[in-house]
Amino acid sequence: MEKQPADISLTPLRLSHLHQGPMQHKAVGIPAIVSSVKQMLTYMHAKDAWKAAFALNQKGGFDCPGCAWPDPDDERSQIGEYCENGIKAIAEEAQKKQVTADFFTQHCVQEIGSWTDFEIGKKGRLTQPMFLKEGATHYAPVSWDEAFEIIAGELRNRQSPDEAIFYTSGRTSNEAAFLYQLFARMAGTNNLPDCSNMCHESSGAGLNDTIGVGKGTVSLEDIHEAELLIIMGQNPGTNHPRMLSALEKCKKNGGKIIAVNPLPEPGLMYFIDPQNPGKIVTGGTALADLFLQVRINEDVALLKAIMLLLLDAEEKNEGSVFDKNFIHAHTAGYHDFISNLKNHSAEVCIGQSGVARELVEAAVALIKERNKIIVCWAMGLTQHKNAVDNIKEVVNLLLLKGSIGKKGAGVCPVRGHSNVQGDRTMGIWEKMPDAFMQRLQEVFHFEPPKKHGLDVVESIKTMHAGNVKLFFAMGGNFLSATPDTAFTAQALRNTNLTVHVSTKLNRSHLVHGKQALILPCLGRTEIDLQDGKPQFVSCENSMGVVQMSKGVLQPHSKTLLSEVAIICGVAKKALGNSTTINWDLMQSNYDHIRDVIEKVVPGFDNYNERVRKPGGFYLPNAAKEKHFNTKNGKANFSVLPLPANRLADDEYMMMTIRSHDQFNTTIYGMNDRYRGIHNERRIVMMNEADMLAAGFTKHAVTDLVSFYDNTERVASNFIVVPMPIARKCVATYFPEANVLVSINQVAHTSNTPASKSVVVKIRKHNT
Ligand SMILES: Nc1nc2c(c(=O)[nH]1)N[C@H]1C(S)=C(S)[C@@H](COP(=O)(O)OP(=O)(O)OC[C@H]3O[C@@H](n4cnc5c(=O)[nH]c(N)nc54)[C@H](O)[C@@H]3O)O[C@H]1N2
Ligand SMILES: Nc1nc2c(c(=O)[nH]1)N[C@H]1C(S)=C(S)[C@@H](COP(=O)(O)OP(=O)(O)OC[C@H]3O[C@@H](n4cnc5c(=O)[nH]c(N)nc54)[C@H](O)[C@@H]3O)O[C@H]1N2
Ligand SMILES: [Mo]
Repeated sequence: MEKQPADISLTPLRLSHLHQGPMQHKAVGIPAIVSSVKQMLTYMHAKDAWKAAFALNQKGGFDCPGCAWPDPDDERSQIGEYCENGIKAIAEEAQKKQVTADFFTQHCVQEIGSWTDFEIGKKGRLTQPMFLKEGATHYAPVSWDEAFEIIAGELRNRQSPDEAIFYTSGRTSNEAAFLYQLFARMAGTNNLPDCSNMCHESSGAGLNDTIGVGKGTVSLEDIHEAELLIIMGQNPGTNHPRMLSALEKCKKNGGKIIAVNPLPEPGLMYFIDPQNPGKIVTGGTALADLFLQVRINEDVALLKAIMLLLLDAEEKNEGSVFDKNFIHAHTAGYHDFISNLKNHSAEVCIGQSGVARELVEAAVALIKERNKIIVCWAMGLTQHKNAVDNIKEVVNLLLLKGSIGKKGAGVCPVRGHSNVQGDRTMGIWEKMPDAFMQRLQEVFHFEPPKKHGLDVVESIKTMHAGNVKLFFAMGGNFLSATPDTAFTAQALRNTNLTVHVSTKLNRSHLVHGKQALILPCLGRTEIDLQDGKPQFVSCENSMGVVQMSKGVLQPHSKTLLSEVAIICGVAKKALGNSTTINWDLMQSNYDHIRDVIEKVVPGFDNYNERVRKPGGFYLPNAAKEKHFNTKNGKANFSVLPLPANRLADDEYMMMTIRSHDQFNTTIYGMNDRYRGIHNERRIVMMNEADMLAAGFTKHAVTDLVSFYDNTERVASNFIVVPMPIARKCVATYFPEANVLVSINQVAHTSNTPASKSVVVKIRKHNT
């Protein structure tokens, strides 16, 4: 068994001073308002704070850089479509402090690496391009022109086009994303991994096979109208707070809600609407009618148990539970599915799920009588070895009920980054379909690369093997967001040049290639002037609505360029201004970019005109109309195995999740208010009965250890906190625990890191 060496620059192990209070029984409400106003006023100029708050998610304002939850089509709340974590995202981007060239003179790379992510993030916004020469200890300023030349030089230095990788995080606008993928493909490679590979890739894979579209099929109206919402593996109170208002509307219309989660997430169970002051006085709404505390990665077992009991009822009274007309007209594989289902025993499935039989029966009673059902999910379903099976099992349930392709029903994978869905639509994918590549060829008269490119996990392995010269990241924090931190660090260090287009300093700037560039860019909140005229960009939300986003704040520094300008600058240096794509023209007025997008991407007709309409426009979605673009033209049932999770007495199933005070790797603060955790992130949440059995006292300091590929990976200094989590399940925060996730532990088909089902042992920490 090999031991992985510790590397202090990857994750500082210092502990702060944990305080654990009770879990909260009310989400949002006054503490949320206090928390977000405090955040804005601590980090922003007051006048910017108000300006931003009033333009947030307004028609004609800017799209929140937080999550991808849609805005209402009709009227919007006056103080912006407000949410605590949206405000925190803005306060983070628009903060007063700056990281200038002087900062880099004062602090060497190694010193910055010894700070926590929270400390690094609070240093402020990046202001000018910086270059780290081979062997240098400090970043030094460079001009934009020099920076572009360094990148172009490294591209020329490739022996094969595939020695360059172009990563994207999901905040990049449609306009920037389209130009970026075009540039990468003109430079000869489909190596376009993105954060989606770690996020909803499993949803795309599961949905494409079964219903022929990789996206959700519902609108906000559908959520309001649904008779039953099942929310699986998602913590909307923290990660999609504006979703709670939609859930409340659904309940007002008589809808019911079932929550399926190993943790009773307070933000999902209770809610007080901050946009409705009367509510704050009277107390809120209990959102979930039924809570099913499933064990980590046992959702397939739970869904099978539910479907077996439904089948039982259907067989007693045919046609009373399943939608036989829908099944007959629109689906394939029903008989195989049912005969396989019958091979399973409800008792075994219930036992494996960890949910009490009465509660499974209560869920069955709710599902049986309803036909307008929506299942919402996020990372709790997508980041497991059998994540694609999770999604397909959800589709099986909905197909039995005829709950796809009609009002108030369907699938709702709730997206993460604010434009992660739009980036895919624009061609950010290592394996775009042939039709898209052919359109690129017809419109731009070049031969796009045929070979599929590398996804995130394949990129890391290829860099690790020393086969990549240039790693270019459009946003994001690749080192910290990816699994197996020590392995990924080595992968990045094996490249010649790492380039990051970023708003904020992060750990990926500190664990770098032989040389490294930081290219600072404008954020969503800022005014983007080109040729003296303000530009706007556009984004696609979780429900397929494309909308404009226009910054309102003065840029942080005159040296910042927009993402579009950076791509055009690099592309021009590397490829020149050919007649088919004039990068200067594209940059001068973003309408030109939208004109070419319209020629390539279906659904964007009259893009420039329609995107200017308040509220934007919906993209077509065939499955919504019961047209299933699968190979056989039908919605497909799937036969799926039960998960086989076996844990030894001293092993636990660990999920790596978000606290209430972070946006992915950006740490807003040290608290996780709803779960009652204050001032510490190095914690492991554990059931009290498991603590007792293993002999851990409250707040004991431990080390977490995983064993994969004959390697012992250790994450030291994690404090045990009692939490009402399912038995034998534990939870830690991402990214601190990513060191424990092996690069080889991935979902089949989607290749998504299985960062929510990591088998660990917990040892007392010896000081
Ligand atoms: N404020 C804020 N907003 C965000 C983000 C952020 O970091 N901060 N991140 C954005 C991004 S990129 C994304 S992808 C989304 C993420 O949104 P979420 O998916 O809500 O984020 P996680 O914290 O990963 O939470 C996963 C949830 O799934 C549960 N879970 C884990 N394993 C299982 C399982 O096996 N079965 C079931 N049923 N449940 C399970 C966990 O208990 C937790 O409640 O949020 C987006 N919005
Ligand atoms: N263990 C574990 N790992 C996970 C997850 C998990 O649940 N558990 N979740 C996964 C998921 S769902 C995702 S989406 C990924 C996230 O992976 P990434 O998207 O790579 O990571 P982020 O932390 O969102 O990126 C933050 C950085 O983006 C830059 N940034 C912010 N705004 C902008 C902008 O407007 N433009 C540009 N150019 N840069 C900007 C800032 O410099 C900031 O430091 O992580 C994944 N990793
Ligand atoms: Mo995500």
